[in-house]
This record gives sequence, C-alpha cells and structure tokens, in this order.
Amino acid sequence: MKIIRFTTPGLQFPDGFHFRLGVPDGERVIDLTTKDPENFGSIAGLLRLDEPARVIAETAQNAPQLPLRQVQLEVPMDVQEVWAAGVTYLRSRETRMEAAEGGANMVYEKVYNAPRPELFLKATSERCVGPDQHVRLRADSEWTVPEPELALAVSYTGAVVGYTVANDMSARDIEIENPLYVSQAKLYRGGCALGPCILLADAVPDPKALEIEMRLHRGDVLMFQGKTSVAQMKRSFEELIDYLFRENDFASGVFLLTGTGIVPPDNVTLRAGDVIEIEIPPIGLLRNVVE
Ligand code: DO4
Ligand code: MG
Repeated sequence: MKIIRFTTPGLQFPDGFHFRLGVPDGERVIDLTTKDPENFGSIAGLLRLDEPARVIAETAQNAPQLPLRQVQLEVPMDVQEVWAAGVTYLRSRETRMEAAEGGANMVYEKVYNAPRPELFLKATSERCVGPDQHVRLRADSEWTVPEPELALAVSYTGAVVGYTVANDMSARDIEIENPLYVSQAKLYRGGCALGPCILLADAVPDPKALEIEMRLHRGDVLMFQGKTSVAQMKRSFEELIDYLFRENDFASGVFLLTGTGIVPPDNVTLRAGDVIEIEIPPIGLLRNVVE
C-alpha cells in the first residue's frame, strides 16, 4: 500500500488540515485524514503507529474519497529530520577515494570497512522538496550532482514503516576540497528531494531486490542514465538504524537515506533547468527540475 501526502488546491476542508494523507486507488484517493485525523493528520502520526499496515487498512474502509485530479502531491514528510548514510556502496567508495585530495582518500576506505557507518544530518523539513518541486544548486558550488538513494521511513521505535525515493544533492567540489566540509556540501535549502509516496514495508518482501535508476535530462538530451540494485549495498538497514538510534530519540520518526550506488562521471554537473528522474519500482518516480 502507498501513502501519499497531498494538498487540494482550491478545495478547503472543514477540519482545517492543509496537508492530508491518503491512499491512491486508481483514479481516486482514499482520504485517511478525514477519517482519522489523530493518526493521519501528519506523517508524524503515521510514524508513531505500532502496526501501520493494519491501522491503515481499517481506516481506509468506508473513508471518504477524492478524485486524483484534485490532488497535488507534496513531500511525504513533515517534522522529521532526514539523516543519510554514506559510502555504503563500493561505487561511492571508489569515486570518493579517486577524487579525495591530500590523503583524504583513506577516510572513505576506512569508513567503508568499519563497523560504524558514516551517518550525517542531511536535511530538515524546510530544506526538503517533494515531487515536481525544484531542487537547488548552492551559489558557492560549481559542481553539484544528484545522488539517487532508497530512503527508509523509520518509526519512533526504529522500525522500518516504509520506503521512499530520495535525492541526496551533493556539491562535489565542496566535499572534495575537504571531507570535513561534507555538511556544507550536503545540507542546504532545496538540497534534498523525497517522494512520490511512502510504500509500506509489508509491500516489499525483499527490499534488497529493489532497483534504482536515475536519468538526467538537459532539454531533449539524455545526459546520463545509471542503474544499481539495493543488493549492492554493503550494510543492512538494521545496522544503519541501530547506529542512528544510539543516543538519539526520534519521537516523530525519522527518514534515513541509505547511500548512493550511482555516481555520474566527473564531467556531469547540474545546471538550472535540468530534469532529474529517480525511479525505484514499485515505489515510483521522483522527478525534480533544477532551479
Ligand atoms: O562521505 C560522503 C557522503 C557519501 C554519500 O552521500 C553516499 O555515499 O551516498
Ligand atoms: Mg549520498
């Protein structure tokens, strides 16, 4: 089952909720927020449920529906922090080792093999964009690339509630200059995209079998296309979540990006107007234009 977060331009609800949660069903959307505003008035409510699939299935019965065409998709998160794991794929380790200056390459080698993963704060809600919204380039970067990643929607207890598609936009020049600049390379306004929905974990019996594809378009030209599989990831979701929850509480849940296994060649850099498509079937397609 897929959960979307949406608005309804031109249509107001008496309950006053501007952002709503629903289940797409063909040409219609089942409105969970109207039926149960306490649990489905926010993504935080969803990520506080102990048995989300069961509660959603019950709530969806006899819930009001809306035509899909009245619905505008929004980023499927609200108050959660977005964290990211790094160097979890060989491809990311190799690229970063090649690019690193002044002996910094050993940092990537070491973290790839160490028990403790690289984890960093990637974004907060005001820095995230949703489907069809604009991602941004930093004004002080001349080489920024998208990183297509599987994101975990994690409950307050550390359970994987579902999956979404993520773009960990990265200012490669800033990151390469010094690994200690990683936060500035990664965490900035419009530097993270998530969407188009949260696919509940029950619908994905084998998440390692998920395939991730990215396409970059400039005008009519397909600039880059790359594909990987989550099976290429070195670490398990459990170990990433275990480290993330050490000495940290996430009362409203948290999103965790699991790292990139697709890196465009060094001559690819994003420009305003470029279109980034990241697809993870069966979750869906996350499409963003660069501002
Ligand atoms: O160490 C830098 C960031 C790595 C990263 O974002 C990735 O591997 O996806
Ligand atoms: Mg990344």
